[in-house]
Amino acid sequence: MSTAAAAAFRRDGYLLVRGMWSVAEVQAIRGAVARLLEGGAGASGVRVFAPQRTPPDLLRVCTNDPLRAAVRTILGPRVEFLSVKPAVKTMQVTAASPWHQDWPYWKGAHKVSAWIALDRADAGNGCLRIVPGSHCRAWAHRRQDSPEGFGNRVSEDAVVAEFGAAALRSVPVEPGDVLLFHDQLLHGSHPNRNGRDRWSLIPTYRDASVPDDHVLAELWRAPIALQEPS
Ligand SMILES: O=C(O)CCC(=O)C(=O)O
Repeated sequence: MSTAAAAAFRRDGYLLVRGMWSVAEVQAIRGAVARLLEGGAGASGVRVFAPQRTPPDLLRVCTNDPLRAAVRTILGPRVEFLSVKPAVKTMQVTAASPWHQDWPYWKGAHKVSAWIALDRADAGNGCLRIVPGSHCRAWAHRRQDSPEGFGNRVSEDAVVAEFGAAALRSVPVEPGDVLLFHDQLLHGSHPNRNGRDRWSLIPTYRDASVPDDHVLAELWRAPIALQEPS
């Protein structure tokens, strides 16, 4: 990835990298996620794991190339891995992810997450939706307790009123594609209407040189510094 890619990330708040992993690599990652979710994915389909609770095979995925190189292009040389979330939609977990920014959950220094597609995803099985360029300001979120998670939400009406309906983009992906995104990018997903699995894995990173007054004291108590590539 190039400095042009980093500039595009700064402008748009996201970067879509096609084919970061091969079919075989995706199968291996998906297998590791399946083992991690043996206890179930929960009603929301999203579970968060601190580095200490991330199995070694997935830790390698989150902290090595090609992801390390991609995240370093955006955040610079002093990147830390903070936590990782499998986020799955299935025949059982079908609800749309509501529009939101990640920052209200975290506060502090801005983070970058990488949404790794482990299945083909489109509007039928719950691919992501984003608003390019929406990362430039923090939004007031409505609090809502729900078994489907996502306690911080922005209504679609509010998003459309600000940006216009044409600005809302669906992000169909193939397995192995990765969407890197800023923690203020407005994003959500379509519901899973056809029951076809839509699995993803979402590691989160920060620039360790930026002071970070975040609120996830327990989850992020032992971040992992990404090693310099040899
Ligand atoms: O994968 C999804 O549907 C959305 C996940 C997400 O936005 C999140 O966990 O913050």
